[in-house]
Amino acid sequence: MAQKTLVEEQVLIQPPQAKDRILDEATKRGLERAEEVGATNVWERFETMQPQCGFGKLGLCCKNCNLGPCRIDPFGIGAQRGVCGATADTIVARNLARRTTVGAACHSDHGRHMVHTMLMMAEGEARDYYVGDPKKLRRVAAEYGIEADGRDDRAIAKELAEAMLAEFGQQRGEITFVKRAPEGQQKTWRKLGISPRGIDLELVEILHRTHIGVDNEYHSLLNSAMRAALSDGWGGSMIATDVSDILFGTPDPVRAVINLGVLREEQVNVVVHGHVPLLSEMILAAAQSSDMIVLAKEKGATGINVVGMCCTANELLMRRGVPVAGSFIQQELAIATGAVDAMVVDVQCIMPSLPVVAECFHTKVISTDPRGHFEGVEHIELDESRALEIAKEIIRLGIEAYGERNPDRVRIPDERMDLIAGFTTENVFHHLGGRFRGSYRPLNDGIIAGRIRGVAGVVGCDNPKNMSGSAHVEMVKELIKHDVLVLQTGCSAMACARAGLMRPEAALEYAGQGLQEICETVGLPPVLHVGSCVDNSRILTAATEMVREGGVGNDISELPAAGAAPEWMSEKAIAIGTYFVASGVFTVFGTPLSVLGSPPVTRYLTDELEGIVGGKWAFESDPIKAAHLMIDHINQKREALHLRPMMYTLKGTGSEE
Ligand code: SF4
Ligand code: MSK
Repeated sequence: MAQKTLVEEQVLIQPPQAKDRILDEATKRGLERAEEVGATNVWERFETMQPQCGFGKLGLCCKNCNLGPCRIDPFGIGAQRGVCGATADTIVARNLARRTTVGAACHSDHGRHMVHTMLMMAEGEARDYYVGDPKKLRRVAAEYGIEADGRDDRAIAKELAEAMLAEFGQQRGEITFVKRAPEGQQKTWRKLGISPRGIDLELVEILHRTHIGVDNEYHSLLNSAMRAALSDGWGGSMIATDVSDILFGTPDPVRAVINLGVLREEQVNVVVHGHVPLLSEMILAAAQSSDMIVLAKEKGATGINVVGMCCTANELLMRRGVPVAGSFIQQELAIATGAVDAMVVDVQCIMPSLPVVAECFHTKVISTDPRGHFEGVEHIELDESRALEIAKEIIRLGIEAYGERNPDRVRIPDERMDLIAGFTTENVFHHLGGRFRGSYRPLNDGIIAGRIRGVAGVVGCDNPKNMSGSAHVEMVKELIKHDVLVLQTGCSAMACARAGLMRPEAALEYAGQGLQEICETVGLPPVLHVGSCVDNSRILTAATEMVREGGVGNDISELPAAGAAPEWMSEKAIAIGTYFVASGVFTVFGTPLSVLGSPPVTRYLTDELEGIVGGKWAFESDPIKAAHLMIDHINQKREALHLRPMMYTLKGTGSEE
């Protein structure tokens, strides 16, 4: 039988039973329990949604104006132009540009919120916040040309916050952190006219361009989308990371525990879920206060257990070692344990089904961000001027709900796994270099000597369409087996942590000999957790440090490095992939972007872009094949740099591969 094309696969082949592809035991058990109590869940809804719209998958539907909605026939039989005359190329490129922009807007608005709170803190309005990392404040302020000598932290923070806020509305020039990128990337962006000018400006401009009858040329649309994404990666997200570090402290490696088994039967369980750490940090502080603990004990609990979900979890994990209950795909299952007393949500990746699942139990779902409301959910908004007070109000609701909990309905899966998190651009290679050699030299030397093949960033969401977390695990195991050091963020990091890949022992169990030797010497896992989705900026700056250290490439596109999002689902993942590619990284997505309806757009993204920005896209749903696309790419880069062959052959094969 002739092999199906990617387009035919997308339109004609249905995904295998989503539930059968769950690897993680706690997730399986949680789902069984959800089904037992009749709670709606993402797997059931995914099955119900089949077959999913082929036009949507290929990017060929448009409803940008009221002449439509229009759709283009991918097999060339029906309509080949929308009512306005737009071709498949225009429609596909416009759709991708809009989705990229939404993703970039989420991260950037998150960054803006962080900066705004830093300003309130500096002006004395947000009294529960303070400067957690004065050294980083001064380092970042210097990049903005702000004088720090002889000034107190608040004065510097105020000026820095004002300078950062101004960059959102900036109309000319370039955003400051573009200067962090290697010279090669900066030159490429300027030559192509995609160096980001101001964060909001780039996003608004895409909305303008994608209105009916404005930008109808796919190269122009896709290049502008790269500029919008760069304003996120080297702008909004990078600002979010740095200001979080300034306010709450730059992470250091920390031991913690992950999976649904971190919920405690005898304690008030408060799950903080979403992305922005501003309230969750306060909730953690409130839960540790004696008045709240006394209240919890009065209700018969032994204490208050704050645990994280999605990227809020990553934020608290990185800085405080707070246990992680679950990733995106596990959020409903946490409630289905019957042990969650309060689920506190802010923005992004929060399933609208949560209140429906909560109706089956005593769980109180509480929304807290002015941008994120839910039908039938109590809304207690974060007011930064009395953040701790609000956090206590929320904890009190959790304690009250604990009083309503039915112990007979509690089923907490027993699975939990140890991990180490808390790696950053600043600290990670200090560890690789040992205590007295704080530089990227040892990492680069390890690559040059053929002990480490290269570096990969594996990030993004978990998704029933792919393998509900297991695609991450399979891909990352294959990468480390081939001596590729892996950096992770987001829900991808959680999937691999659940599988035990973030314990130092994982090097011995799964890594190739070269990577294993390095990990053993310095006591690091072969898979490094570098944070939340906005912290993909840490991967960009780590890559830049490798370039700066020398010997492994003159810009990011020359590094033996690759990126992947094996189970991506959110528009933020599209923005991340786009800024990775625009920054010179070969990036593999597990399901194709919705672009296959336009062969020219697909060719531009997966082939031609490499000659323009140095990076390009690939789409591969099999995680092992995807890992080998990355390994092949890394090998090609090694060859181009004339690096030594890898030091060891692959265990048991006698060959390098
Ligand atoms: Fe149809 Fe063109 Fe309107 Fe899109 S913009 S809905 S293709 S008429
Ligand atoms: S939370 S964007 S599901 S990684 Fe950042 Fe996870 Fe993806 Fe949301």
